[in-house]
Amino acid sequence: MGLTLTEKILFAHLVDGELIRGTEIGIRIDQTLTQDATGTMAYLEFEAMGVPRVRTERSVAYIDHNTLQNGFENADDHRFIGSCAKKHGLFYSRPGNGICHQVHLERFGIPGKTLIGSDSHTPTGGGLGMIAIGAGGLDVAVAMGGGTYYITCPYIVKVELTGKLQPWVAAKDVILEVLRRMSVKGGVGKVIEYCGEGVKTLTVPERATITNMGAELGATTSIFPSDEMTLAFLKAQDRAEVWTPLAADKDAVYDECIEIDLSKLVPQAACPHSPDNVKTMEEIGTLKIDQVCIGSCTNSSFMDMMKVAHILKGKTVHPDVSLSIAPGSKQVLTMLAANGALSDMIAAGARILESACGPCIGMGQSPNSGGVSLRTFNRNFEGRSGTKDGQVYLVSPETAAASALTGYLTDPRTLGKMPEFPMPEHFTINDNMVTLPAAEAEMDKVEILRGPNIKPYPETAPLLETINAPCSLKVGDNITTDHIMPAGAKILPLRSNIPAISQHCFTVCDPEFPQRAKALGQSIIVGGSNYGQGSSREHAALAPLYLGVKAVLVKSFARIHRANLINAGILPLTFVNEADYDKISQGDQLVLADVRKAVENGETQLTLVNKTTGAEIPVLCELTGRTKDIMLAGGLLDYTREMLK
Ligand code: MIC
Ligand code: SF4
Repeated sequence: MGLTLTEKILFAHLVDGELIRGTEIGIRIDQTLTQDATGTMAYLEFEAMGVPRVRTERSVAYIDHNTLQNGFENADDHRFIGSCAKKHGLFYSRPGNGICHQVHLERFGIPGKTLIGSDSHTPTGGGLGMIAIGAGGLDVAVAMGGGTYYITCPYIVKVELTGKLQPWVAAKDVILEVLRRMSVKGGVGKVIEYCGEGVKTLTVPERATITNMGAELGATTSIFPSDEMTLAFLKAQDRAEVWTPLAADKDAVYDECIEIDLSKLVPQAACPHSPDNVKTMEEIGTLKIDQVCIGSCTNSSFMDMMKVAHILKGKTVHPDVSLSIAPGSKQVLTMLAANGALSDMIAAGARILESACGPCIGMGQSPNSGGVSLRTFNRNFEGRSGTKDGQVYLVSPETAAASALTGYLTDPRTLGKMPEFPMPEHFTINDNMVTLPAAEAEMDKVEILRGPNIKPYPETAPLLETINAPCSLKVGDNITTDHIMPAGAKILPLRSNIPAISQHCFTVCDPEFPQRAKALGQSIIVGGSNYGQGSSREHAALAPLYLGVKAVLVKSFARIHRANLINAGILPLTFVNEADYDKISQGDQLVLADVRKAVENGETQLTLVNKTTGAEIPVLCELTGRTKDIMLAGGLLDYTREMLK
């Protein structure tokens, strides 16, 4: 029986378990990446493990999220991360060098390798034929130390691409189509593997747009084969030597199949407030817009920017629209500056932002009240833009640029004949904003630079004998990590300070939650399905940990968040019968008697008693050998410390 590409790479990296779908497997990690919003915590955790130098083939620390520096906190974090990188053997991509996923694709990704990153869009690397997975900071810290990374062996979905995209229809429209068909929870526990004749028509940056936004499906990752296109990209990046051809076997067996005829796709948009709320321009109808933002790790490649510059050239942004553009990396920005495309953008009235995440994570450019914002980004969760009632639509760069000129959501196919936008044969290469680590002999001399905002990892405790605690919060379906631990310009600078950031935990849903939870001492959160979708931020587990949350009981979890809860020593539970969700109200006193003993004995079905109503509710506590030990120890840090003893 033939193998899928995913199985081939997983098999080559397997160190624990067997490739049986749905079971836990451990894989060796070749590369890691961190960004600054999750990085400070990841390096504190790495330090706590006591490993002097990273043991991966390549680990890179990027600064791209917190670059506003409207206070000392961000700059302190940059210095801390830079000094950690130097001391512990990592490459350090300085602020200004670009968005981690874009830069990693350009300069570091290698087909067939495994990559984990403390950012949920790490699957961007799948565009190069990598198994690239988003994870919590602690998982990345363990991998940097040479530790195994554990995932549930994924189900594999084949997406067969046929045909070729029509002019002005973009890679973004492909992934929006997948989202429309599969939904934001349709990818949980799965890898999305692309194949078919249509693959050959897509360049690596286009493939990366598709794998990047596979994160919004909840998928473990997404992957494209490594072929002649991959070679052309790597050659143009002066890295042809790292190329290997990789593809699934012809008789590979998949768990699900989807066919997409690229030639039939039309420009689409994900409407507020979910990336799977996808509609065609026709379905949306007339839509007056206030803002357009172009950039982010989804759509900020050189070719994307060239299309935008072409559309804007010689025109003026509509008077009612604010257009901002953030090219994805220093490489992209340099090339646009050199070939004149940047001046076309500026002349048209675009507001050029630095190569960073920027508006995507609410670091500036929040739209006006109730404002309609078209963004080439990957997430349009409510409030994420920084404007609570902002209406964010996710679109391709082509649609965004065309609309910026008309002031209305505009189908780019109205632009007339589309010129070719070929991938350059040679990208401009200058890695001078990547600082190399100190030589091994010199590393002891490197001083770690710590600012006053950097506070230690919160206190943990082994799993309690019995959890007897009130429900401090009850929330509904599709709660995102942006609800649990909001980001944005005011809150992101607190990422290194769990006591401070926890004061914002869940405030989007309930401003009183932090005080209430802290006052209760111990509590349980109850939620609906796909709880914790979105980002990899472990702060969405560490803040609840700090506030005394002992368990989270929901209809279903998103993958990374569930792993982060376990890593933080918070018990993840699911309802056996989803209807039992209605049997708990906020404030009810809930008891899980002898829970420690049950976990020790490997019992997966427990009974939760609602003391307020008397209801007995069966709940699932699905922990494997390893995650069971992590829970008992009080989290992954304690578990790892014990293992290293
Ligand atoms: C995001 O897009 O939500 C982020 C900000 O990049 C997060 C990471 C973080 O919260 O720091 C992600 O996607 O993992
Ligand atoms: Fe940055 Fe946005 Fe990409 Fe997250 S999704 S890494 S915030 S650009």
